[in-house]
Amino acid sequence: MINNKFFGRRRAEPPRPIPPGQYLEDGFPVLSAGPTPRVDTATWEFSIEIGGESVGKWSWEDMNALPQTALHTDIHCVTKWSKLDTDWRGVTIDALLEDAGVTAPTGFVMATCDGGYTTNVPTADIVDGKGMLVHTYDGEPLAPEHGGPIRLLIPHLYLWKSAKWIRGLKFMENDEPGFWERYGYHMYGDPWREQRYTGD
Ligand SMILES: Nc1nc2c(c(=O)[nH]1)N[C@H]1C(S)=C(S)[C@@H](COP(=O)(O)O)O[C@H]1N2
Ligand SMILES: [Mo]
Repeated sequence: MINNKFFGRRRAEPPRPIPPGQYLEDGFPVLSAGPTPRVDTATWEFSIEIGGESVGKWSWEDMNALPQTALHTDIHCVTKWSKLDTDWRGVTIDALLEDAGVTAPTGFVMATCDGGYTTNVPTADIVDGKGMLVHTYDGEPLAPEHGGPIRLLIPHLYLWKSAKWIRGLKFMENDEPGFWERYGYHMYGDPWREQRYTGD
């Protein structure tokens, strides 16, 4: 007998290669380590620190007055779903650094968030258009559960690096683990090399 339930559940064929071990997801799952924080854009502030010193602060109005960039990309979650053709809008890290009048330092950066989540990436992975703060998803304001009003987006790394409810970037000389990295997630997290956990 043919088990139709089994065949009905077969994963869709991707129209182009997706990273190893991933499957296609049509929806947009929510993955948060804690409750969704309430973020008030009237008092919200974004800050950049380099080596412990503040080099720039932006209000919500300041952020929206910066050059805005659209991005069409695929995203990949370590829990094995990939979502193709997502559309975002926001401010590149390059635009923020330029507005602050600083050049990107060498080394690493820690993203900090409302709620206390953190995640680390090499500076090279958020400059040259590779990382941005996004406030718009699919033409609509980013939903609170997905990190609204604004989150980091680094689409070439697993999605845990894309900090939701982001409040700041701390540039540092040496790499340090963020929230999930301390629990054994990979320090870099390249989905194409399946860098899910420490040692991958
Ligand atoms: N501030 C914050 N950012 C976060 C998280 C979180 O718990 N808090 N979870 C991360 C993880 S593990 C994933 S997979 C993605 C999920 O994003 P989504 O909920 O929009 O799918 O957000 C990342 N950014
Ligand atoms: Mo995740």
